Formats: sequence, C-alpha cells, structure tokens
Amino acid sequence: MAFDSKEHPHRRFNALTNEWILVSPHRAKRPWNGQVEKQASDEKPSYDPNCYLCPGNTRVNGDKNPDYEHNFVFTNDFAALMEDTPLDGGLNDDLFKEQPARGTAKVICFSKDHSKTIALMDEADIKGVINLWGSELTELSKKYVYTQLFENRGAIMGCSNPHPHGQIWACNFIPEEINKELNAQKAYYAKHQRPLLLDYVEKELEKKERIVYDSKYFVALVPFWAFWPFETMILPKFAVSAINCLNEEQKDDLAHVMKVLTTKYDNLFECSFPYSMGWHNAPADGQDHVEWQMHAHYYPPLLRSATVKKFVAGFELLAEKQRDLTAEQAAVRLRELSNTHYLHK
Ligand code: H2U
Ligand code: ZN
Repeated sequence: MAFDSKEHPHRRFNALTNEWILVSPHRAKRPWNGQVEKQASDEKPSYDPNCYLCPGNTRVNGDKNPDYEHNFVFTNDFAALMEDTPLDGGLNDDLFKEQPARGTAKVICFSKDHSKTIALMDEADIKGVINLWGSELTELSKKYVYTQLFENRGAIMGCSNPHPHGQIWACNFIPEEINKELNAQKAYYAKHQRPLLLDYVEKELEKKERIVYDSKYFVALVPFWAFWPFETMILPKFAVSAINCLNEEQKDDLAHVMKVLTTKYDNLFECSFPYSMGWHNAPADGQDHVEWQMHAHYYPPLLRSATVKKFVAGFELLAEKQRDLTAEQAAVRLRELSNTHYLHK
C-alpha cells in the first residue's frame, strides 16, 4: 500500500515558522462525547447603555467616549505594557535572562453599532478599519519596533465585550511569533531572492486545493500547515510588506475579502464565529524587509459545531501540534459556503 496523505498520518512543515505539525486524517470521524460550549445568543441591540465601547458611554476609568460616527481608537485603560519602563537593568545569565519591556496598547472600535461584526459591516466601513490600522501602524512605528494589530472575537476566545473591536499592542522588542517568521522569510529570500509568501501564494493558486476565496489583489486560503481546524490566512498576490503601504484599490479589495471570509465563517455553523485574527506586518527596525509579505492569520477555536471547541492538551501541549481534518477538507467546506450571510438570506 502506498502512502496517501488523505488517509495516512503524516507531518507537515510550517515553512513560515519552521515548525512541524502532525496530521491524522483517519481520525476525523471519531465521535465526540466531551465538552459542549454554550452558544452565545446572536441578538444584540445597536446601542447598549452598559457597553464601555458604545459612543457617548463612560469607560471604567471615567473617560467618556465621543459620539463617534464610524470608528474610534483610544489607549487601553489596562495596558499590558508601559511606555516608561526603566530600560537600565535586566538579567543576562544563561539560565535567568530578563529584559525590560516598553510599549503601549490601544483599543479600536470597528463600528458605532454594538450589534455588528466585520461579517455584518459594509465594505466601506471595513475599509475605514483598514485605514485606521494603517495610520496607527505608521504612528506607532515611529516609536516601537513592532505593532500587533488584532481582533479577539467571541466569549470563547476570552473577549470581554461583544461590541465590534480590536486591539493594538506596540512594543520595543520583536515578539516570538514575528521572530520565527522573520527568520524563515529572511532565509528563504537569501536562498531564492523572492519573498517566501509571494512564492507560496502563487503555488497555492496553481494547486487550488486550499483556496477559500480568490479576489483581485488578495486571497483567503487554509495554509498547508494549518493547525486550527478552520485556520486561514489572507495573503496579498503582490509584493507588500505592511498594511500601511496599500493603495485605495487594494484596500477596497482587502475589505471585500475580509467580509467574504468572515461571512463564510459565520455560515459554517450558522453562528457568530469566534476567532483570534491579526496582521503580521514587517517590523519597524529601519530595515527594508524585502523578504516580508504582510498577511493575516485567522485562528478559530471551533471544531465541528458552534459549541464544540478544539482543546490543546495532551500530545499537542507536550509533544507536537496535531489536527484531524486536513487543510484541504477544511478549505473545500469553507470555499463551498455562500458569500451571503445566513442572517441576510
Ligand atoms: P477584549 O478585546 O479582550 O475584550 O479586551 C478589550 C480591552 O478593553 C481590554 O484589554 C480594555 C481592556 O483592558 N478596556 C478599557 O480599556 N477600558 C474600559 O473601560 C474597559 C476595558
Ligand atoms: Zn457597544
């Protein structure tokens, strides 16, 4: 019998982080008797007087939000990083290393409408968020070497508030995930004189089996090395290192791809689909970063319904990440779902 990656356990290499993951396609049909999460109700008002992100409301520290029309950004009242951490100090012992960390954190409201999500917002408003991400990145990059733009969606992801919002953390160091991707992209560029993710997207467009949605400038796909069951990436089809380098037409297209992808996600289990997503832009360390391609990762925790979540435990926590459903199977399911939201049918 010959090896068949559709049937037999195998390992796949994540070329972007230099890590292996275990794929067990024969296990996808196993029954589930474990924990079932409670499904959060989808009905929300457009304005919630108790929400700290709605226009005109007062936040925990007493600040009042303006009556914003589209989006709004403010410094997180409980930031995980401080702008003025003393920099002299730390430990440089082989066993006990320590570095002072400086940074800032912001909260960004995507819409004034409490009941919306990216999937339910107009593309023009999603473009407004892309513009704000770009201007925040430009501003924060003057001071910090790395800025993480992200969204945590849904109570299951530990998100404290349903109001459509994301966070921005900027820091004076290159965080672990970025460092892994930086090393891999640099090494690939040195060998091929081409950005890793530009070659990757071109090959995926030829193979077609993991494409979720292909648009003019951007593609949504399930990466070959995906770990989360319905993990995806949004990748540009042209060379671009950061979200603040996009032109108007490219931003329009990106807003469209974000809406289609999140709509498909919601349609998958007919629920407001939870995920952590974020943009990986080139670090702002004064270098060119021709090797770096801007991209988004979407990491959704759901496995087989709105209420069954994938747990990272056992072998995955102690030895190596593992998945059952293959990336290709996940891509077919997402690709075949409607681009019209189930609430709008
Ligand atoms: P989540 O995206 O994880 O729900 O977090 C929202 C952030 O909003 C959280 O980091 C901040 C919290 O610190 N926050 C404020 O800045 N002001 C408030 O009044 C409440 C919450
Ligand atoms: Zn609100």
